[in-house]
Amino acid sequence: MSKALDGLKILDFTHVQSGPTCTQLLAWMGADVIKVERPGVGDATRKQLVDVEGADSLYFTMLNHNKRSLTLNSKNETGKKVLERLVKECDVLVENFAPGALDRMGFSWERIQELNPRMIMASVKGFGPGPYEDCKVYENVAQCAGGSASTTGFRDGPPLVTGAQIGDSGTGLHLALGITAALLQREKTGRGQKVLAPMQDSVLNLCRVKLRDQQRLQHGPLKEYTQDGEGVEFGEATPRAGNDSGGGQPGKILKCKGWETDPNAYTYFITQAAVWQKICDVIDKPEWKEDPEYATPPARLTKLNGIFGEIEKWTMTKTKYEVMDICNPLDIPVGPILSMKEIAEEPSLRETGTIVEVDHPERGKYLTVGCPIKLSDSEVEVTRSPLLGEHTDEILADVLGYSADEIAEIHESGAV
Ligand code: CAO
Repeated sequence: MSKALDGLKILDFTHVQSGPTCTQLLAWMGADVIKVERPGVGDATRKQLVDVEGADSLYFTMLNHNKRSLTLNSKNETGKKVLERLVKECDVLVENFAPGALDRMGFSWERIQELNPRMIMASVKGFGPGPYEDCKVYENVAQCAGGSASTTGFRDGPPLVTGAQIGDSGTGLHLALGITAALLQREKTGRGQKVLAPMQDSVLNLCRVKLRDQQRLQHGPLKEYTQDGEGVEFGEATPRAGNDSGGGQPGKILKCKGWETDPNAYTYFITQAAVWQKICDVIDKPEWKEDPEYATPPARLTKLNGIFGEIEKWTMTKTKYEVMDICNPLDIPVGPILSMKEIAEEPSLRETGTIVEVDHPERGKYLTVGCPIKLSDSEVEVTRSPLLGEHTDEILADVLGYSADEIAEIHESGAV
């Protein structure tokens, strides 16, 4: 079967998490991703969070599937010449160096355009143009600067970062979309372009509803936040709302059977208006169906804590899976809090290729997250991440057309 991005060559100058997430997705969709790494060193994550001595870490392997690795010193004269040829050959250059690093290597946007006017140059940076554009940024800095941390956590606690890597992987996703759009535009214009996905902007995009609430605050209290029903006044900014949904359908995390010993024996329960009557029956509160104090969504808003308290009395008598089994057929939206252990063992995720077992020559078998986007005409086969420089000679010969003698000279120069 052909793949959506067959024939596309990506010059992958990414490292750590944000950029590699993007190029891994493009590789899964069929692009030939050539990961350029410093000779003898490679992506720093290869040797971070090491669990199997001598093997590439899971941090690296889980972000670099389906790529080829080329070692190249881009600051060495021969290395620069090789890189120039790669720029001419490839369709997209993806990078997430610290600001200015590519310019310092001698590969400014102007120079890249000179070498290949069709080149799409895609970058992740911590911040867009402005006072912080020169800053180095990691995941949690982006979560804080993008509005996520200030709106995550409980009202009486400090700001919280979330385990979902919205700064790194979230930005990688944004960049991948920018690249595919630029490729489509190139079909019409024949020209490449720069694509920039700043981490602050990407996090903010994912926190869009919290900026919505910031503006709603100017017109009165946020009635969907339980603090309103508790009589706690709002400050100037969108508050942390714990596990409140804060949206049009109130929801909360509730204890389930076994919560005393199992940290994940909880469910998310949504009191969707359309199924309120069924909820009343399930929790044995039929009198709430007609009671004007409870019968309408606006009437319920001021009593959310009490309502969820009653629902929790019921969920505590059931496991999180029983809650799901009872509520789903009634169209009541609920979701078990699944641990990573449970997710790793979930058969349906294995069947769809979202959890995949991969074999690696240094570390043996390990689990990874496969491609979360499913294209019906472009199947994904997850292959292991490359060893450092595993494909150097292959790429020099097949992609750049160097002869065996020329490859030997490149090795002698110390460029690879
Ligand atoms: N050959 C020669 N030199 C190379 C090279 C190669 N193949 N690959 C990288 N280098 C050099 C770079 O040119 C740079 O040199 P200069 O400092 O002289 O310009 C140097 O290696 C270090 O690059 P860096 O500054 O990007 O790396 P760092 O570890 O110091 O910083 C990070 C890491 C992530 C903070 C920074 O890259 C960054 O802010 N990136 C943008 C935001 C981002 O993506 N953050 C997410 C990180 S987690 O996904």
